[in-house]
Amino acid sequence: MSIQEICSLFVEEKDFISQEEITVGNINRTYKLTYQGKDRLYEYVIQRINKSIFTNPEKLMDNIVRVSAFLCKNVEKEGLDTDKHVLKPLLSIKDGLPFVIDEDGEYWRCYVFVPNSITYNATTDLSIIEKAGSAFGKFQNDLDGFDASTLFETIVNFHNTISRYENFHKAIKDDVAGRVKEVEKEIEAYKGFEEKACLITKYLQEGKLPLRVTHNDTKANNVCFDKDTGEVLAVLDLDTVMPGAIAFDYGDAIRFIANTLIEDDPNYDAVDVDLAKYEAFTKGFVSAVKNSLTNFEKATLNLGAFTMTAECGVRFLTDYLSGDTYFKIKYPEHNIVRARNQIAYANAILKRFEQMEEILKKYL
Ligand code: GN1
Ligand code: MG
Repeated sequence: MSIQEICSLFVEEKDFISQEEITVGNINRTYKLTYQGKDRLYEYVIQRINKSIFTNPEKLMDNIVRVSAFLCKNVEKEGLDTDKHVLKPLLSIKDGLPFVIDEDGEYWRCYVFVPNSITYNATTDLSIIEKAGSAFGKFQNDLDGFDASTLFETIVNFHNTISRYENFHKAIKDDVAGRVKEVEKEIEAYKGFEEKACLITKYLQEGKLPLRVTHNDTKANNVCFDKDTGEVLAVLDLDTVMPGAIAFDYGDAIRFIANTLIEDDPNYDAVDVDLAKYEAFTKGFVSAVKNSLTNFEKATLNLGAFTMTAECGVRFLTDYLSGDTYFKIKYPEHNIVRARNQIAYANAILKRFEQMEEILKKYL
């Protein structure tokens, strides 16, 4: 089935104008389709769910349908337009399910592209970064009343750093791609991060940190903005909305946004924490959530930034050792480049930890 045919299973016939692949994500395949309707242009996002990673696409979509509906209620209460402020999954015309299955057994979903929106992969605009912070903070607040026990765990142990490290040690032992020898330095670096990186998971297991409903993939490019006004519109990518620690969301966002370089830039010596970007995101995020945080949560936010960097990096390295079976790669060394960039960034966080704490304190 072509992408256009898949789209036609979700939306009424219109005149097709264009189709482009969106290559930003590392997991699912994503396309944007534009049609001319009677009155205006219509844009949709068609996505093939990676079912070797999301092994139960139907339950994943059930989460998304329920979380989006919950978010819509909040947006309506605020008197805002849900089409602009919530990414809505469409139901297939034939059977009303939020996905269709093609002849190869692949699952596809369709969203209305948030009108006139744009996402930023890397930006130096501090006001955008602050707004991304507020958006993820608000997302966190909005989901506060959502019953976490009803959420399906779309990827088991997703931010369980202890289990991520177990996979890493197993990948070293198995050495299926014969790459262990070549990356001994990187392996040592990640072993050096292990104890500290596993603390948040340990605190969760010991009940010292509360479980909340978290987004778990708070890269700044998962927030979209109005192209013209710069207004925050919706939070995207609800695939990993699951119970988690708030430090995961704050930490993953800092991992992504405050790095002076993007996560796969090989210019490792130039990797650092951009403190201005750090402050902008922190201001937006922390101002939105601080009233609901426990003191211990506050005390572990920056540990979250270190943790998420080490965890994501160890996942890149594990994937490299396993022969690149998880993350999409654009060239053969892509995963090891990502892993090295994250080593440099984790070290930069450790070096700047006190400065980050000082800044964070201003907003708590
Ligand atoms: C993946 O595909 P994307 O960009 O939404 C990954 C995240 C990583 C990220 C690193 C389900 O996210 O956990 O942080 O790549 N998502 C999944 O860029 O594994
Ligand atoms: Mg994602």
